[in-house]
Amino acid sequence: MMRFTVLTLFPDAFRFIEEYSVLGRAVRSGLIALETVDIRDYATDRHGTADDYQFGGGPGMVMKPEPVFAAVEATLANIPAEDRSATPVALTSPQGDILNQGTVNEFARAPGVILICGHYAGVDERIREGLITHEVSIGDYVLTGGELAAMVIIDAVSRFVPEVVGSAENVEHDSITSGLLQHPLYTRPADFRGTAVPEVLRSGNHADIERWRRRESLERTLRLRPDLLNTAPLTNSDRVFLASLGWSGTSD
Ligand code: 6GU
Repeated sequence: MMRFTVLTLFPDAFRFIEEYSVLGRAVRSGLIALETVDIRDYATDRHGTADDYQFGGGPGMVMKPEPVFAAVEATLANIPAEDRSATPVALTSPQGDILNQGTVNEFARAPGVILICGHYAGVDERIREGLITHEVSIGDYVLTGGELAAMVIIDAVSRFVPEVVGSAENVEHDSITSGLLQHPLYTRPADFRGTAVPEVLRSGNHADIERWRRRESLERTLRLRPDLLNTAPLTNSDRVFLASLGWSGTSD
């Protein structure tokens, strides 16, 4: 069981996850718990003010520290003391570290994850200094708010919760988790509009099929994402094959 607590100005946005497909089923069957906390409920005034003008002037509002601190502290008070220090408190922001499978795995090993959805021009710096353990971006472009980014994180982490995805093999063998891009996939028909499925896949020879798939993965990774080869676990024969394609051993 993995617990996500999302601190947001738009808690209703997360209904999507509660209802949608694989994640919806995981929530309903208790494999993951999703709790949303409305940051405005922790505002210090009656109007639920969560943002304010920035000192020094300038465009855009800033998320105030008091409601966010109070909401995180209330959340932490509700989790068992022995789990607190192992629970990431992650802020979504375009300034964060770009999400990758390593961070996803780190979160998946935690007892739960607290996600703070950034908004407006940004957050008061004291939130960054005093409250969060991680700052995460989902790519180099700007969203209107951190909610969609938080949902991306929840989705990617949930795949590693046992039983959320069909079989553990699916998770272990998929693209990126293995460190390489996926080999081509085919289903029926064997000939579609004149393009045939590669003969080896229909040969029934599992050793040949595995070798073909591995080489296709390596070739595709070299062509499209050579940077991944710097960290992917490679065997000696992988290296020999890549060298035959002109790979020099390090790439970016
Ligand atoms: Cl986490 N937040 C916002 N506002 N924009 C983003 C992002 C996050 N990641 C990429 N762009």
